[in-house]
Amino acid sequence: MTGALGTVTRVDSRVCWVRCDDGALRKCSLRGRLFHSDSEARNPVAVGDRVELSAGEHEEEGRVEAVLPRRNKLSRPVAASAGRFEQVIVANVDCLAVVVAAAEPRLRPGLIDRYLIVAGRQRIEPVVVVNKIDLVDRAALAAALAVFHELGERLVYTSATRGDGLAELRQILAGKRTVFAGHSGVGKSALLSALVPGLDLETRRVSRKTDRGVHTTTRVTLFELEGGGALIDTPGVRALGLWRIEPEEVDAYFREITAAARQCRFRGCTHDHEPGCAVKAAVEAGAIDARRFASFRRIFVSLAEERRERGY
Ligand SMILES: Nc1nc2c(ncn2[C@@H]2O[C@H](COP(=O)(O)OP(=O)(O)O)[C@@H](O)[C@H]2O)c(=O)[nH]1
Ligand SMILES: [Mg+2]
Ligand SMILES: [Zn+2]
Repeated sequence: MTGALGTVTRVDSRVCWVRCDDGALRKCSLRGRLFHSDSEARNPVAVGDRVELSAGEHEEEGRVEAVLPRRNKLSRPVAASAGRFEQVIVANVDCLAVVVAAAEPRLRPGLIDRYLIVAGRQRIEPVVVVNKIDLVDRAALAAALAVFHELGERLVYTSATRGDGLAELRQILAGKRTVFAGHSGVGKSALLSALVPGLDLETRRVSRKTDRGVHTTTRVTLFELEGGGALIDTPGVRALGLWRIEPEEVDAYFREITAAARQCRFRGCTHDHEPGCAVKAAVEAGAIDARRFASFRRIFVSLAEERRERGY
């Protein structure tokens, strides 16, 4: 089977599981050289990677010889590396399900803004999944998210526990490889369990006894769907995504800001202190949502700060 191809479904520190194109699931070691590439990534393979294998001693084993080029990826900076090194969380996905909770934990539209940047930049189709709708009043929730509807984003309202919206979500995800991302506790694992028959992921409540407060989903895992496609569960990844985005790039992913910025007096206007800023004028006139603008500024400033820390 030398030269066999497959897809990584799970990664441990020095081994990974690969679903080979012949259908077999193989536990694979990693060729040593893969750890010494000069890339900024600290992990040579990620879930979703297409890899080339050579045979191992046993039928169900192998060794990853090479990682094929990625069509997209979600990364985060490695903690304590001051933004120097990257950890690739997942590669080669079709769809990014941005999961937020309507409550518990409280709704954070700013997280949606951030993930929409990532999706736009990596050319991944986003879908915003608003879970736990059984806990809130629907009208208030719709008002809080109205801006995303106006922007033309796709939103699905779900309750993993009660079953609302699951049929719609299943339809959207059919045949696609979708990564579920969002804060810990919003219900990503519960949604996956509800969407895939027979899949029983541990959700937080179940594991509290043993987990000593550590989040349940500790590993990125890919689950294949019967009719094609796959769902990928991720742990609550806080800083996911805005890896090496230049602050000046950000307004391109806020489409209402992009549109207004064409009228700014100065090219390269950062919509902060510059006179003749059409974006700030639009915010003051109520044509641009004030929360979205504040979110844009926050992200801009934090990326500029990161770049300064990095030193280039
Ligand atoms: N009320 C309510 N609780 C939910 C819903 N979905 C998940 N939960 C609960 O929220 C907690 C966190 O869920 P979990 O799937 O572990 O979140 P994850 O960290 O995003 O994977 C668990 O106690 C779930 O039972 C929902 O739609 N409604
Ligand atoms: Mg989970
Ligand atoms: Zn401006």
